[in-house]
Amino acid sequence: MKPFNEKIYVTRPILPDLDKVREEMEDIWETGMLTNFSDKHNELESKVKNYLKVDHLALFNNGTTALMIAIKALDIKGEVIVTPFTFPATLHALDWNNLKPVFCDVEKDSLNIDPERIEGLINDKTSAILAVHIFGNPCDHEKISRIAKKYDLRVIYDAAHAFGVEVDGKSIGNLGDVSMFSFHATKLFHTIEGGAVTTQDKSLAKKVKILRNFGIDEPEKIVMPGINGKLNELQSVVGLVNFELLSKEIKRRKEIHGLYCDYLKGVDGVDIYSINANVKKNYQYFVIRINEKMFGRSRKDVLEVFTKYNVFPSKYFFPICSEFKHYKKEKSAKRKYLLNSYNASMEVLALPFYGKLKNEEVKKICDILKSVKK
Ligand code: T4K
Repeated sequence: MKPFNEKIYVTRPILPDLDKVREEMEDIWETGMLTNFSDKHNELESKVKNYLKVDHLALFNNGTTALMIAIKALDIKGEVIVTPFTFPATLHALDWNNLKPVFCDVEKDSLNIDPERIEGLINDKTSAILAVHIFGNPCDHEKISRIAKKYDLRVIYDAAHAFGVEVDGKSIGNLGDVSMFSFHATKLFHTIEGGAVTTQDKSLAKKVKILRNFGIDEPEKIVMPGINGKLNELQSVVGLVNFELLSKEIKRRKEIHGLYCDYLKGVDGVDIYSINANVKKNYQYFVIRINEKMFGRSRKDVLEVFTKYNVFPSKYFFPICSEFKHYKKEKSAKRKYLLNSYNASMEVLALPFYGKLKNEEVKKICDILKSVKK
């Protein structure tokens, strides 16, 4: 097998037709309004809100700011129970709000926070649970919600990977007290950089919007110390044009998902990550785990071979957040308490997955992987 001529990345963004972008941009040039909640922003905000079937939605300039503000708006103190198996932004959003993380291990298969372990971590300082719908796979929201009610805790969902996901017929953005979405270029739906906060709580939504705009409620009425979380008009245009391409992208990703499953079926030591039942999937990632004992080779070996062939999958998420310098001093960060998360971080591999990937490329990626097996 020859290496690919061009690099095959873990993902490639939807790139809209430039003429379409230009057409929309002309409106901006006419009005001269480049940012500050102007027409394109407002149009996108309402489109995304309808698509996600949520009560309230605020667009943001990125998912991290969105999460920081969602947490800030809850006005909580003390400790927050959180998964270590996530992107650094999840943890940092707590730190920027002066909240102490208490790490809770994930379930072995879903890789989402394990509700059975949450109660044991609750004390009188606990104020919230911050759970991530990892790889777009919904957390066990019913169990989480039961625990939260019992102990009067807020529930924050990092739904960065879960754009458009529905569980038991319910929009993922309507779970918990508040949710955050990311519209980064590597996400299924993107505005280059961007994000959103969703909630069912009207007054919380108002606060989120005020915090996003320097704390300005009305002109000359600054009611709290907000920051700048605004999405600009140019990026909103990219969002609007990308929005039209979304269903086609999802359809194609579903086909690619099927191809991967067919080619990798029955390969000992390659476990395909699966999404829970009763879920309308969004096909954000295609994730496998390399079980070294069964496969005969480690994930490191696999990555080395892929690199030779010009293929660049991602070790999402390695290392786990509890092993970062800033967090490893926490008592809850000890590896022995977080073995499911740690093991996943050593085995998981997100394979190239995006609409423009060709069928023969998917096959070749699988052939390369199979060729590594002992
Ligand atoms: N919470 C969770 C659970 C998250 O996963 C994230 C972000 C956040 C919160 C924070 O949301 P944001 O503030 O980012 O909105 C990427 C993304 O930068 C990050 O947004 C994302 N999660 C994370 C899972 O993935 P990297 O380090 O993998 O990015 P990078 O630059 O290595 O990109 C991966 C590949 O994608 C590249 O090899 C090539 C391709 N690519 C990338 C970019 C940026 C393109 O083809 N075009 C591009 O413009 O983090």
